[in-house]
Parts: sequence; C-alpha cells; structure tokens
Amino acid sequence: MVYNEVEVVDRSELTELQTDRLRETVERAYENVPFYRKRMDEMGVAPADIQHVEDVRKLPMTTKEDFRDEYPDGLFAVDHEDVRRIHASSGTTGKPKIVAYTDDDLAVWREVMARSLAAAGVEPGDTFQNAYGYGLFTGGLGFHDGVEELGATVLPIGGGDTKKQIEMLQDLESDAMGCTPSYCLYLAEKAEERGIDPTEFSLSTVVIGAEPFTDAMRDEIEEALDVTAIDIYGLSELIGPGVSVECAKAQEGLHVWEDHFYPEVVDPETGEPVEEGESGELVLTSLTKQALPVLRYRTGDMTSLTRDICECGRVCARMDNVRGRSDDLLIVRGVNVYPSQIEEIILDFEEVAPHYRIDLYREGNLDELELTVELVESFDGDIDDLRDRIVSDLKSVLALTPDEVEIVQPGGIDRQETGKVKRVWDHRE
Ligand code: DLL
Repeated sequence: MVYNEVEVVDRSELTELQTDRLRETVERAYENVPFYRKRMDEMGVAPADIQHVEDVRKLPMTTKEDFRDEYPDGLFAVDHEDVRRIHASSGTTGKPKIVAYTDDDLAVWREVMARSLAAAGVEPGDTFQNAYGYGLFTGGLGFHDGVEELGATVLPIGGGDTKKQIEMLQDLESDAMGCTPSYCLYLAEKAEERGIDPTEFSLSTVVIGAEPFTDAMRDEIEEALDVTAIDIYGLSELIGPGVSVECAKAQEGLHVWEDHFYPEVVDPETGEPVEEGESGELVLTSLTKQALPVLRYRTGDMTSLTRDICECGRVCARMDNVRGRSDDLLIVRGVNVYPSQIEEIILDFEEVAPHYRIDLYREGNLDELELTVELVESFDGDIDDLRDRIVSDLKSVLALTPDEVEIVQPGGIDRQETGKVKRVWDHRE
C-alpha cells in the first residue's frame, strides 16, 4: 500500500522538493548551529552556494565523533523549550549520542514509520506486537507511533519477557511483529521449548532491523516463524527506524524516504562519492529535521544505491541491505573479512544452526580467530568431517584459516534476549 503520494511522484518533482528542503536545512544549520557555521566557514561554503540538491557535495560531513564532541546538545538547532523528546544511542564506548525532536520532527517520524509499515505489508486494523525496546533506544517509540499513525493496533510489549510475548502472540493473534532478527530466532526457539509450534502463530509479517543479517539468516527466520521478514533500517542520528524499508511486493532493496533523507554512498577511505550501484559507506542528510539538522552524516553502514524504479511503483532510491559497518571489518593476519561473510558461509551448512560467535585473540604478534558454531537438533553425522568442510569453505571463499572451529551442541551458544546481538568478541585491544 502506498501511504503517501510523494512515494510515486516523478523523479523531477522529488528533486525539486529535495532542493527546496536542502536549502532550508542548510540555512537552519548555518544560522542555529555554531558547529556547522564554523565548518562551512572553514570550507568557504555559504548557504547561498546550495542551489541544487546535488550541491550537497559541497557541504561538510558529520561523524559520530562530532556527536560525541558536541555532547549533549551542541548540535541542537532549536531552544530547549521547543524540544519535545530526547532519545539516545549508546555506542560501545564513551558517552551516548543524544538526539532531539520538535513536534514537527515527531510528526515526520510517525509519518515515515507509518509509510514503512504500509510498505512492509502491515495494514490498518492489524495487531502489531512491538517487541523493540522502549526507552532511550529509538526502536520502541518509533514503531509505536508509526503503528498508531497507520491505524493499526499497537501492542507495546517492548523487548524481552519472551513468555509473555508468546502468550500475547497466541491470545491476541498478532498479525505482525517488530523486533531484531536475532530475537525472531530466540522467540521461535523458546516457543518450541514450550512445545508450541512457532509456525502456528497468526503472524504473517515481521519487520526486522537494528542489526545486520544475511539472506541466509532471513531464510531461517521466515522458515522458523512461517512469515515474510521485511528489513527496516534507520539510525538515531537521523531519526530512528524509518529511514528506509523493503516493500513486501518486491523485497528488492530498501526504499529510502528521500523526501526526508538524502542518501549518498561514498568510498569509506576517501569520502568521495562512488558510482550508483557500487558499494560504499552510506552518508545521509536530513531534509526536514528541525531540532537536529544533520549534514552528510557518515553512518559507517556499508551499502549501495539504485535509482531504478521498483516494481511496486515507488520512485525513491533503494539501498541494498546493510550487511555490516565499515568499522566491523575484521583484519585477521592481513585478511580483511566482514562477520557477515563468515555468517553466509556457515549458514550454508544445513547441519549448523543460525547461532555463532567469533573470538579474536592476539598471540604474540599474531591474530587468532576462533569460530564457534552450533549444531542443529537433527544432527547425527561426523563432527570432524563437518569441521573440515567448514574450514575448507572459509579457506577457499575468504582465504581465511580459522585457528579453531569449535562445534557445540544445540543451545551451546549463549542467547541474548534483549538489545542488539553481539557475535564478535575481539579480545585483542
Ligand atoms: O537501531 C534504529 C532502528 C530500530 C532501526 C529498529 C530498525 C529497527 P541505532 O540504535 O541508532 O538505531 O543504531 C543504528 O544500527 O547505523 C546500523 O549500523 C544498524 N542498523 C539499523 N537497522 C539496520 C538494518 C536503530 N536493517 C545502527 N540492517 C545503524 C543492518 C542496521 N543494520
């Protein structure tokens, strides 16, 4: 369902809208945020230099370090009395990134989330079980508002409390659910442990995001719960969930709501834009944010963009599923490898469950990689032979020789009930 006509306007009309909005955003940032005024002055760029949306390239970039340096409110462009809500995103180290919303920002967020849910196939009247965490994390409230805006029923259960989630899924017959991909698997497993068949829930759609996952992981989820799993992307710095989403019709890339967020993809090393279709780091500029306008935010997320019109008719650019962040890259004895590449290989083995962990150590000057994978219940083969085949695939596809592949029994890898899943443990620092 197309929620807003702007999703299907001509590209030229969209570009005009983006140009107007970018000019207003740059003006607002320059006038109200000393940080941006200083950066632009240093670069010799004035708001009047922005005549077309593609002039975005003249603007300075913003990084997560800038958010940290300007902690807590140095990037705000409005007075505190106009801030209606604050969220925060905690990284692994240091202070969280604080983000702010005016009334208008909250209205935009509700709108992009309602649009995202509609594209995902959620319909007015559906019951949506919201298992994203409420609180400073943007997942819970972002989804909550969007479900209400769409005219569906929100069940604000939040993250965790899996027994209650299962009870609600059964008793309220939720049609759709929002949660992280790792939680989908956790939930299915816990249901089975209680003797409940998770494919029997009335769920037809899960809207999954907040952490990367491979196609193989998505297949596992769709099978375990007998659902369509739709990828939704977003980040606190830009708004929260609802920056882009797959449509249920094609499931071919995530539609970026370009009337609010302008996407670019750049080479993560040089910061220079790459050709359409090429992979690089996603850079986003907010086009309507009032409390916290963000110019060219370096997300760290690796993707590519296409502007081909989708079979669903939506015109906005589509980004490829984010398989990881530029700073997820593991360099193991000189071999560059993303955890998602390892995930893809191990999930190709039907003997292996979708749970794994990667441990990195340093012995003397040498990196060591230890991979732990878990067997599926039905396994009755030869463990040594399985190990050999996994090692051989890692070697031939990734040129990576793990120092150890440990194969554990079903349930042998610790599960995480809430938050973003952690699979890589780097003990080298
Ligand atoms: O994770 C917002 C969100 C909530 C998105 C619920 C989707 C669903 P942050 O906590 O600020 O915000 O984390 C943002 O999470 O830069 C990506 O690295 C990662 N991420 C978010 N969605 C996806 C996704 C929320 N669909 C960071 N695929 C982003 C891969 C994702 N990574």
